[in-house]
Amino acid sequence: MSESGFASCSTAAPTHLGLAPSSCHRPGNLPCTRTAAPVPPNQNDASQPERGNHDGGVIRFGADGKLYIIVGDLGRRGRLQNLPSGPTETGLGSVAADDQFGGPEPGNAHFSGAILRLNADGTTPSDNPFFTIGAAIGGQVGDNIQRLFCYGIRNSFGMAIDPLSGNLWFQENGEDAFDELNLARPGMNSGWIQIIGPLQRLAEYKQIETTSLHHEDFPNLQQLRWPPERLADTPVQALSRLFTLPGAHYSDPEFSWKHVLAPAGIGFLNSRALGPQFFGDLFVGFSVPEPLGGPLFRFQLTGNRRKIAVDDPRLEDRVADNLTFHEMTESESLVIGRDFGVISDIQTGPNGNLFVISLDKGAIYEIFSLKRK
Ligand SMILES: [Ca+2]
Ligand SMILES: [Ca+2]
Ligand SMILES: [Ca+2]
Repeated sequence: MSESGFASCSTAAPTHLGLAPSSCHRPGNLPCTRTAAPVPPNQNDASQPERGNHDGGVIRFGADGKLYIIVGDLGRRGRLQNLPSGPTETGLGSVAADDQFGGPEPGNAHFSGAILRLNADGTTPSDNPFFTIGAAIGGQVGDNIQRLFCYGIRNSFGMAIDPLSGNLWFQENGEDAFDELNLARPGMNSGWIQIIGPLQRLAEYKQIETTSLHHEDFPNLQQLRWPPERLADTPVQALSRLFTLPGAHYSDPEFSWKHVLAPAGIGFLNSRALGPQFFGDLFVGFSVPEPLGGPLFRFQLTGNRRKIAVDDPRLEDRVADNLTFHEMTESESLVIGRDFGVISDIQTGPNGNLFVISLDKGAIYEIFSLKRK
């Protein structure tokens, strides 16, 4: 994958969708529904290498007892990617099939780029944000819409529950422009593919994606059939193109990086074991071991737990305006550790210490206070 080694690790054998059934185990009387990767998986993109990417995959139980599942866009270019008519010039106009698997409506082959909210038994909670509209639509597409909590998400390796507020947070990985940290409100549309990063920074998104050769032969948005030249020229135009389910709302990230640093696992510290100043802080790891050998960032939230608090005046805009990819300008005040490699998860342990899982180092690190040990 272009953006990180972590992505490569997570995309080796996509099993999440497709048409060709494969053998699978059936414990008890559970129905067999697993299917293999699409064959071929190139999704009608001319000259596209075979890949089924952006699987996301983090699952978390919320403070409300519901199960939250984040799934990346899977390379789809359909309604949940804010292309209401599929991959047409603007995403609007006459409806066009997305790829050989159909679309653009979110049937099972195009149910992607979203956070799902489910009951623990797999059924759909009736207080989900699009439950009523999904029931009215009906069928497979309606069932899927009922399961949505958020959509318009490119990909994510990190999702966590704030222990103080119960709010769900996730990081979203940009293509070349704008990684994000988001508070996931019910019915949120994060904006991908029409918008990533703050809406008012749209011109920077388009400028970076139409000119950057970051791991690429020519500028693109990874999947080739909807190139970055098609991005809107104004924020108003971008908003007008969004796929807006009744009750949905676009919202800007709570924090973003102008050029991708490629965040990965995130987690809150739910203890005072490291000292009271760290209680409730949000820790963020990264999906590539550069710079600093894989840094660990620490964010503090505001008192209402809805925003990121900053000390550095350059972060008042809640954007780290770094100069290029994997570069630390304006992130210096956030660094609290280094050499953690590729961080896939961060959790508070039963002893209150912070545990950091490093994928490439094959290690689980425990962070503790020397004073309190
Ligand atoms: Ca967004
Ligand atoms: Ca690109
Ligand atoms: Ca800034």
